[in-house]
Amino acid sequence: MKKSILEGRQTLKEAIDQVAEVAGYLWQKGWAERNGGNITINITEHIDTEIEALPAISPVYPIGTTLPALKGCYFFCKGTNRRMRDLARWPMENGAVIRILDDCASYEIVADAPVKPTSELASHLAMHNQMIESGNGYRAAIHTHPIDLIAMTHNPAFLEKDVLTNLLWSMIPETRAFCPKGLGIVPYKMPSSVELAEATIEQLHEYDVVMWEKHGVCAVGPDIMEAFDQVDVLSKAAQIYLTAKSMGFEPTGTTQEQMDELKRAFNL
Ligand code: 2HA
Ligand code: ZN
Repeated sequence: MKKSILEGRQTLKEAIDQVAEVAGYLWQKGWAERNGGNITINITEHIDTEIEALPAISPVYPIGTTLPALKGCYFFCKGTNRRMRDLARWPMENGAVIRILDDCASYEIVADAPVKPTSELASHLAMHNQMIESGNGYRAAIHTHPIDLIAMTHNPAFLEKDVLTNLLWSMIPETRAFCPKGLGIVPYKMPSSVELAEATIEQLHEYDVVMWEKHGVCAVGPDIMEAFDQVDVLSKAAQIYLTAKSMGFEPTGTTQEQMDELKRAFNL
């Protein structure tokens, strides 16, 4: 059998292991039906000359957009049509390492298998491009389908700027502490489209988490665990809201004064 690119590369293996761990959480949470959701991480820091010399194992594919900051970068991406629960157990069989070519508008697969990357690649790569340009050191992007948060986007009142952010912050103090920027909203767009990618990165200037109306959530972070944590914290707040509602009352939420106190104490 062909040797895996992970053999003898400890730090790269650790990054992929973390992707597999998070993929398992997404499945356990019920956020990843069938092939739902995707994960990409920027692995350029782990690349050595031997990987740089690897020939392509796929044709050259267009990204669909030009992303200048990604020239020569490498990403590990979940494969399109692959199950998150399979990525959890066999990451290298259900994802692939891609290399962005010098035109910054196309890519090729280099390892381990010619698994075509996620259908939301345009959005994911646009997010990575924006993270590099901003210099925030973030290397991970996640897209997933959390039931509670998606349900909330079916209420037009929650789609107004920062309404959902303030509501979720007010459910439990940790939400504000660990998701201090709140979440941006992208009105419904065709899945996998470049329009969706462009609207997403517009929101990322202001937020680390972005809701796609009636579809799902995108989050970015220094690593995939932290990107996942942000969605998890928001989903917990949504659960508290809907538990109170199902008990038959409107939750009061923490007061603006209590939130301001938290903002000062945590330097948010
Ligand atoms: O990868 O979630 O939005 C499957 C999806 C597309
Ligand atoms: Zn999706």
